[in-house]
Amino acid sequence: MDKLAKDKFAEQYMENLQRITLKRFEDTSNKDRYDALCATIMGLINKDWRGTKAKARKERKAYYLSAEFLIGRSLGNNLINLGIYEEVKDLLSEIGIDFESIEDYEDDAALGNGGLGRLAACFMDSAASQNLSLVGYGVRYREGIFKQEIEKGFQVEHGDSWIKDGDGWSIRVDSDAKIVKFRDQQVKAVPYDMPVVGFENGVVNTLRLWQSEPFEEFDFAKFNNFEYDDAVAEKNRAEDITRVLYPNDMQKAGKLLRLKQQYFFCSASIQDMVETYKRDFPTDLKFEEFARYHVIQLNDTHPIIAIPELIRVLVDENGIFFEDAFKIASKVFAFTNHTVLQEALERWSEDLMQEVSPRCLEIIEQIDKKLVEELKERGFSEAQIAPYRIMANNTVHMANLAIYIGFSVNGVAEIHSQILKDDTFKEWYRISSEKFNNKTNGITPRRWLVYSNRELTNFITEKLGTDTWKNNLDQLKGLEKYLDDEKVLEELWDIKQTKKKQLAKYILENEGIKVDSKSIFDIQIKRIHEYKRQHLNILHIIYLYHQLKKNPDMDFTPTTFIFGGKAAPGYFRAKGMIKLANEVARVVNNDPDVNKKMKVIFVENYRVTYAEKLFPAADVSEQISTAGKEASGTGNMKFMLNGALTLGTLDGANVEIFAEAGEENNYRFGATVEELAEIADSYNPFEYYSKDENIKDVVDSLVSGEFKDNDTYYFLDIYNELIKPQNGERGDQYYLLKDFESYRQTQAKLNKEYRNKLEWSRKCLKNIANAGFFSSDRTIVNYADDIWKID
Ligand code: CJB
Repeated sequence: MDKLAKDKFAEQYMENLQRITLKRFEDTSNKDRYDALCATIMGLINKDWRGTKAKARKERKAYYLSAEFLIGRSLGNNLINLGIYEEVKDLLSEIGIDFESIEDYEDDAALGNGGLGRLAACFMDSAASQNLSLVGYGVRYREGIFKQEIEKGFQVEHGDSWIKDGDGWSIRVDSDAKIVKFRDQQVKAVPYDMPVVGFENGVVNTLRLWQSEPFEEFDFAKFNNFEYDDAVAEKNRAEDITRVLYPNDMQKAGKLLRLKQQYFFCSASIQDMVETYKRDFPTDLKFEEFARYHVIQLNDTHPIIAIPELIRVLVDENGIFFEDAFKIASKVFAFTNHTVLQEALERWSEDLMQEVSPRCLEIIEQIDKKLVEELKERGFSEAQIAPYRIMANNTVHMANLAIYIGFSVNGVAEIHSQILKDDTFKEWYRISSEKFNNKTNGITPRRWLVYSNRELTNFITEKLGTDTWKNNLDQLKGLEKYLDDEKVLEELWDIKQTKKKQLAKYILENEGIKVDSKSIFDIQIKRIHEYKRQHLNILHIIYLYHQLKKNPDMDFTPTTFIFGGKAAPGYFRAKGMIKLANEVARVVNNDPDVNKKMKVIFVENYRVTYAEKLFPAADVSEQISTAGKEASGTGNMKFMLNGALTLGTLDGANVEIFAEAGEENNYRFGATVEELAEIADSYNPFEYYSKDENIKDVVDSLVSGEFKDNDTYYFLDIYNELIKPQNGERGDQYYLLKDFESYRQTQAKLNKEYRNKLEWSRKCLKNIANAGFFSSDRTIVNYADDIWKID
């Protein structure tokens, strides 16, 4: 910002502050000051926002339909992308306002569960930064993912009404409201538009989130008749639809309300596209051309109901023949799969579908019939057709619907896309191989480096002699010339120490635990899930604890093990894993024999804002899922970009991280997908348990009384799963015991190697220098070029 722009910003800011509060400056609160800053930034970007919209009006656009956008906070990120972060901070400080203290007034927009939702947010940032016309469509949940409290080591969930004090980053657009019709209910879908600011390029794209509202706030007739509850019943029923995000990550909710949410935002979005199309092309309107201007990316199975909805709108409301509508749909939709876990592939019962939208169910039946006819014509038998069926056993198989109609099906990392072809969707691959492709995930370097790690950002800019790397992340490669420069490696080491000290301070303030910032920071932060194997990490910590107890002088580099993550409220075993982590933490941290050498921390309420402090401070990135189970992972990329080394299996994007940065610069362990496939039928965890003393010792400690679960049977449940057959399935579904020894050895190796400061730092630099591939700028351009065909 030049002087003039700076003065104007200051003037606008003071004006807004007074307009909003009617107070003298001295009397304004930090919240007032935060609100005024939002308003000033919204004012500043308004012209670019309108400009971007106007320019894209008659262009082919891509639409990202997603039930989740895990945005986090917007203030800092918007300032970074506008290129005025430092100036605004200085300017505020000149008038006596501390930026950090007002920043904390913003609640995270936590409208997502984890990776899938955060990916959607990164994609929005990258599309705007790459000047791509991408519109996001989603749900404006009044309550985001629950707030997690840890009480006596247990997860307790609380509501997260993130907009109760207002929402400075949205514009309500009443004029674009839509009517969404369910079988037994009609509601108003009101759009709230959030700006998506591109990185220093004058582009502002739109994320449109729909909120469900009643037509009438209040039924006067009922009120006058003393029926007070009934008077607001309809209102509540309408508002219920977007009241809360389902906190089930990778689990079918299977609930009517969830399907209603999905239909709600898909119907509103489809109507919006069709109406806008009719408005923008009034004279030469031909619906065959609809596909020329629209491509819709379906973010997992959640928005697939948009397919029958588009056909419904075209056929019922615009007089198009079903066959033609079908053809249009098959050019418009593309589908991304994010997991191979069967429990996440949504299948809806016909009854529920009937209750939500009988007409969509009818259309789905028609599509299924067409599919069956086509396959019969190709000579398929009934049995051969079965795996393709969209409707079978009174259920609708959403993924099959998307693969049949969609023109593109992609996985999110090389290995994952291969598994889709070989296994999950192998039948489809046999007949529609041309649809299958891979788009390895990415992360936005603006939020995950420029914003959250100012120190490393400055270091990189200085070493590269330019800051053009911020939206050209491949340029990081240029850092390789410093791989043998001891001074530079030391500088990098010192930056990590600074970030670790900052985190240590934050942990002390927030968790009340003092950690040694010189110890290794070994971090596992992600949703709690068996396949992610937080319990493998915990079992290993128990092993180390026992070793140190036996031999306090053991050769061991002090380590702080940090966990963070939420468990789905109904996921018993995941909640047990949280209790176990906290219980081990309690025992270890209070044991004076070991607590100078190791600490265990479970950070409360892990979320985007906490993540921004954790990634920059990590030495070791725990990516220890069972091979073949983590589709990609994106936390792994955030760690890598911030100079942490990956301790991981050959799974998801770890495979590509190892390939880019070199396996020798990271710590790979564990069985591969192929190895696990080979032993799948013969694997007997009990053998590992009985033959390996270390394993026996740590597994037994789950039930020996050493760690207490307050009679919840949480630990017995984990113990049983590991060594006993359950419901006809063998124990240890996720091969913890199989991988334990390999994990233990690899941990021991890294623990030793950490002491060689220069060598460690060299590996960190090597990882940073090769993180360019994992920018979501690269990913989004891949989508734009290969799938969307937009410029
Ligand atoms: N993923 O977060 C979710 N939720 C789901 O329901 C299914 C998958 C995750 O998506 C990420 C983005 O693609 C992946 O990196 C991650 O491996 C996957 O679990």
